[in-house]
Amino acid sequence: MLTLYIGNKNYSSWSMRPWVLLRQSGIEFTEHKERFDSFEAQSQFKHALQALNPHGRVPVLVDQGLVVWDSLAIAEYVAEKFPELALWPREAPLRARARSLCADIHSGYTALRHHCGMNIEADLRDVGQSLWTQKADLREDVHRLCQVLTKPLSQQATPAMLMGEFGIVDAFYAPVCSRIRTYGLPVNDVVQAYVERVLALPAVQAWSADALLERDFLPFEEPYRSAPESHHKPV
Ligand SMILES: N[C@@H](CCC(=O)N[C@@H](CS)C(=O)NCC(=O)O)C(=O)O
Repeated sequence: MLTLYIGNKNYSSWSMRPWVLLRQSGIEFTEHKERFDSFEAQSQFKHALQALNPHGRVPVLVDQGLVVWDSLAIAEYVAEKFPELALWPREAPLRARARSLCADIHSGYTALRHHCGMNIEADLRDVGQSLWTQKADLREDVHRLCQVLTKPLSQQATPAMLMGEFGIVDAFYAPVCSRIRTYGLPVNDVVQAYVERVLALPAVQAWSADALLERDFLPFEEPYRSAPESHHKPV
């Protein structure tokens, strides 16, 4: 049995990726959530995670004693373990495209990630609007994101996931879709429709529902709010 170590579902975008991948693909796994008490060396979170890997970060996948850390490494491991699921596209050119898109997320879009941390339960559209006017690097990231996504999405005969069938690439973009909604970031209609399709995936809905139930407001993850909202928006 696979065990996936994750952080708070409301905030942990890196944890969300492999969780959504496993759940949406129907792969059985046990979830182990380690609350983000803090990321300080003496925190319970660091203590628990450093017992698994020296970086002390989530996500981590454990498979019968084998410890795999980093969202991309986990996705690759799972794709190799379940080749019949075609978590990467079977055609080499599509596979290369999917890997490029995942690499973009894994090592790029730093302004988007920095200014707009994932926060599923929050409605930060006002914040998003002022960030949009003030932060040129955020606008550049979102423009590039739209450029990169619009082409494969517009080539589809019927609206679908990025490479047609759901796969790793869509799991990697799920937290981005959540940020676009939370911060009301302006994207074109084609990308907005994809955002809605990803947010409607059963696994994304399940993750988001769990995030809303957490009600665990962590000030160090909240640059824009001093208290949680009293009314949660629907998933
Ligand atoms: N590149 C890593 C990033 C993992 C990461 O930064 N995870 C965050 C939580 S979303 C974490 O554990 N942070 C704790 C820390 O930085 O000490 C991946 O893809 O898994």
